[in-house]
Amino acid sequence: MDHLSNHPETAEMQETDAAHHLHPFTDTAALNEKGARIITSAKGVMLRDSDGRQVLDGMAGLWCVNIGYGRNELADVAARQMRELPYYNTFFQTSHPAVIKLAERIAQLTPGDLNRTFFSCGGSDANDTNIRLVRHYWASLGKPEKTVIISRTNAYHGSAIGSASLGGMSAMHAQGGLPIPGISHIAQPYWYADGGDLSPEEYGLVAARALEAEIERLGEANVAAFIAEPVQGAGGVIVPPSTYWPEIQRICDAHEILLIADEVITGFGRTGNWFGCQTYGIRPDIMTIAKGLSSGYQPIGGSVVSEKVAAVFAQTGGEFAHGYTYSGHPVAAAVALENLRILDEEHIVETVGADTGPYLEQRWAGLADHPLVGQARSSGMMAAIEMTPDKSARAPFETPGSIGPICRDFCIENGLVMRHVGDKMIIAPPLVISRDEIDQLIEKAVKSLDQTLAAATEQGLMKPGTR
Ligand code: PXG
Repeated sequence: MDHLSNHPETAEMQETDAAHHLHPFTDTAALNEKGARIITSAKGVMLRDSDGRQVLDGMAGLWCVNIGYGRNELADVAARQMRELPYYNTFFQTSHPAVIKLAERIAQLTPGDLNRTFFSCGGSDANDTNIRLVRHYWASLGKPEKTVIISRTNAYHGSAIGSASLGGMSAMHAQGGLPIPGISHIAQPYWYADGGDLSPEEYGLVAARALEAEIERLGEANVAAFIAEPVQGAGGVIVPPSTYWPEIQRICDAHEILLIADEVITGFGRTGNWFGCQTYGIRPDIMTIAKGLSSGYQPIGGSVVSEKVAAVFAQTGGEFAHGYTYSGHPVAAAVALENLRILDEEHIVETVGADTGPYLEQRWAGLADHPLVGQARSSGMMAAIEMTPDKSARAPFETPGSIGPICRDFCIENGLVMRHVGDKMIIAPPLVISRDEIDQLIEKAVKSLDQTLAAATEQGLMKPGTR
């Protein structure tokens, strides 16, 4: 089938898009000047744009298309569910088969006694749920003053007012009067930028102990929870030092606070285990899930809670005055269930853990030899490189953020979606990427880095700055 035959000319679509579409996380003036890149179809790890160009999707959409594009089984399940029961709600003491099966399957897959899920449409609203959930939990236990949630700088927990407040993105807080009260932020475990002369292991302990200091500063009686991504994704794939999570877990165990693991990116195989918690030895009370839950084929997310948390809701909590029209949407639930079947039966997570993940890690680590690269790091199928004008000093560029977009544009020209976060380049390809496709990805990345170095040198951008 020729997908292009269904579409008007690219320029015409771009013009209509520019006239009527307000895009997320986009400088509208800049976009309208050059026109949106229009993706019309996709298969496996390859995207096809409206000009018929093939592009390797190094970002799995937005970190979500874990099983890859073009799985007809999910389309068939969606069509069947729409014919049978396109919509019903889960409010007011009702339920339906698709959501019941999905809730059971999530309980089986998640570690420990995370056995009960509150459903949302994505990660942002799941984290907004978490804010209300942990506060209601403590209030139900007679401790209504335990309200403050500790998070981290440069964290990403979503874009709704609550979840954007939980996040630690200064550019987001600068718009719309965020964060809301009752959220505090500690430093991220970002050794490359902040570790100075300490070893990564030493710095991991320093970063973790900031949580203990913050609990003491706020008063334990006022703290409800700590929330963190096992590996920060949108912040630039910040892989924590090996000492970080064990120390965080010790601190959470020693204090009366809930631990929320935001697994929206790290869940469903991304780090080589079903959940990042398993890779990093974390025992959360609540887990945020979305993205890979349905591989992005339908919008669905949730907050998975432990028996300890669930018990309070079941016993003393009364009515939880919270819910979304589409909480546990039947079509999304059925599609998610089919996605989990494929992840499981095709051993996709095991393959990432034992074969393609280690292979990517090895190939990616080789990028550290490039003159522009100060560090290459990865965790399963998520990886980052730090670009620098001075490798030994781990120096930033004199004009931070000037090199990333140049590299990103070369990548696109070379047929690779690789995202920039400042001057870091990051990838998170579909989990089904093969060794051969990983080789193609690395080849395109190296070519793009060579071109970026040449362009940056020519434009006089290779000057170190200070942090
Ligand atoms: N938590 C985490 C850890 C996330 O990465 C959310 C919550 C919010 O999920 P929803 O489904 O509401 O978007 C996310 C989303 C990027 C990028 O460019 C990252 C996300 C979303 C969009 C872009 O890195 N993460």
